[in-house]
Amino acid sequence: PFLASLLTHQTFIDGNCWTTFIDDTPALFKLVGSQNRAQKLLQYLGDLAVNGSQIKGQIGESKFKGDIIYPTLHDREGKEIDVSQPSTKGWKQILDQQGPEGWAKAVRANKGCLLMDTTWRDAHQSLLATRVRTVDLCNIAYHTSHALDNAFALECWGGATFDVAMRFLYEDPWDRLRKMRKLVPNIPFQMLLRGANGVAYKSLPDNAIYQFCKQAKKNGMDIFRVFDALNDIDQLEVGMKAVQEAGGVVEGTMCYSGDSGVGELSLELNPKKKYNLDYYMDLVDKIVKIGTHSLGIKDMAGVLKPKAARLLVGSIREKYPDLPIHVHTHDSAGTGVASMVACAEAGADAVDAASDSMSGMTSQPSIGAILASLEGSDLDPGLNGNAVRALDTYWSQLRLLYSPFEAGLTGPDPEVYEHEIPGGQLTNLIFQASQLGLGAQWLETKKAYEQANDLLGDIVKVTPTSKVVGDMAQFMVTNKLSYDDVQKKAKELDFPGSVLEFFEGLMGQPYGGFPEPLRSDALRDRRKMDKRPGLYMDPVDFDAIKKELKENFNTTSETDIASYVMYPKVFEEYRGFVDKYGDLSVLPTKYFLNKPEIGEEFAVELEKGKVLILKLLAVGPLSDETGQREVFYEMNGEVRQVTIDDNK
Ligand code: 3PY
Ligand code: ZN
Repeated sequence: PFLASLLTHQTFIDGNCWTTFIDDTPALFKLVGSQNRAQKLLQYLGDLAVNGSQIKGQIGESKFKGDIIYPTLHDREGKEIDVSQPSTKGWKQILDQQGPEGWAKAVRANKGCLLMDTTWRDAHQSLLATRVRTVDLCNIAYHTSHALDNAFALECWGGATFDVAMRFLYEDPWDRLRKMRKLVPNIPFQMLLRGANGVAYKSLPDNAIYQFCKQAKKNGMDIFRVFDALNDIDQLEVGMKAVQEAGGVVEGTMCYSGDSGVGELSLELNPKKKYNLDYYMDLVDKIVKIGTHSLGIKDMAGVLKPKAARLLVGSIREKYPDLPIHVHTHDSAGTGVASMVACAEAGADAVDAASDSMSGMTSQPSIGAILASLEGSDLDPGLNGNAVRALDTYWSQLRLLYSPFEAGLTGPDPEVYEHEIPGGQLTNLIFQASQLGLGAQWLETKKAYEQANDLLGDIVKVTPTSKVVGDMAQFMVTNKLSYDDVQKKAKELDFPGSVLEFFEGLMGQPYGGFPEPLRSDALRDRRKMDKRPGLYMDPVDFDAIKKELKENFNTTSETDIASYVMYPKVFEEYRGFVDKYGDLSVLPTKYFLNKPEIGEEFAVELEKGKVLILKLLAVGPLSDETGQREVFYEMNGEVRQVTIDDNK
């Protein structure tokens, strides 16, 4: 029918179809486009029915497969809040009206301690392997815009969400950003930028970081938390300058590394330690000198004890009375709430928290608990506790929907003061150990992590340097190498790639220098950089990339270019997947991760107004000849059949 209508279309008959036909008659092409999309979607659903989910890292099916119940929110007077529209009043309006400098002044002038909610980024990165999909963020966006209307920001992008979106969820991270922005117009958006590494795992040419930040700002990002995994100021500066040029809010950030061991009283920020108060104050001076709208303190492992927090934040507040201070932590040891309250009392303007069901352990501390601790005091965050708690009923269901990605954490790990493993990585390592059945080896890995860190020179550990230490630790455990063995045999050992990259200088320069002779022994003939890697790299040739993308993927979009520059191979695989199965972001998570029951009916909105009603009818027998099965679905009342390779 499509071909018939095309051939009889007047424009086609007139012979004018080559120039504007597609633009002028989109309906015809939409028809064929959506049929095509529906067929591709059936291919995915058929595969799911035969082979189960192929999503990497998924173990089993969701614990919750019911219909999500959406919360009803009430204002402080007990009146129901209309969530059919988002709220339009919040710190985003102040930022847009007054610009980053005016915003910074307003933040300082605000009496309470504001909260940033990390549920949309770090919380699920830390607890659920970063697997929360765009659709599940968008579905709760209006509620969030009301319940968190006075939040400092919503951390919702960057860090690992960027590559995981493409790599494992087959989504466009930029599309996520644009959608979220539209739905939440009142809360500033915050992202995590790994300095000169962008959102990748090692440094990129400077112009790649500039192009990326420009696109991030343009597509809806407000506040950029810029850190460097080694606190290398030259690496940090690249990211901060790129954000400045893009017109974003620069949150120049220092990574807080280490505190004294468990049970050691009052040794916080011990002057004899490598990373002591002088070290941090010097770093703050350098960050301020580059130019920052606010200062981030990033306690990625959750080792900032309350007493140390008071000393650190108090010292910075005293020296820089006008500088907004924003503190981030993880609750790995169980001290997150106490530490964030201590930060607030010492003069922090904002601290990080996550929705209660998505908080605790390797995630951020609970927003409800911090609110309860500060509510009614001078430091009241200004949020409506009832609405915040109601919002969490959504996340309690989502946590179960995404249960196949749980690492199975059961309680806090105060040993974090010893091993200093960042929250996200701690979850990953536990998950890997349990998947490989290495329960006992997990304890060994933790010890090896500590030793690996010492071998590498007691470095700051956060993406990507935490991976270097983790890889080195696993290398030691697998090859049964002690601390001494590594030093003695370094000239012959085949070190993991990430360790060699670190030693080369591809992640910047560590404070105090590289450990010698280990570095030279491990590198042998490989290069050694003693300045920031960007200085050794040619700039990205954007014209050439544009041409390449046009030819290979028929796109010239700036955001596709940014994705490709950051992750060429991941982008390519993502596009290949979309070619095969279409844009699956429209599929509800329940059916993205789990196969439907026979006879179960569900709806998928391919695009506005184009809804497919689907029902799995039957999965046919295995053909000995082809190794395939026929899968039968009912789609909008018609029976459809797809042939699927049985890979089981
Ligand atoms: C990231 O870089 O993704 C982090 O979350 C570091 O803490
Ligand atoms: Zn974090």
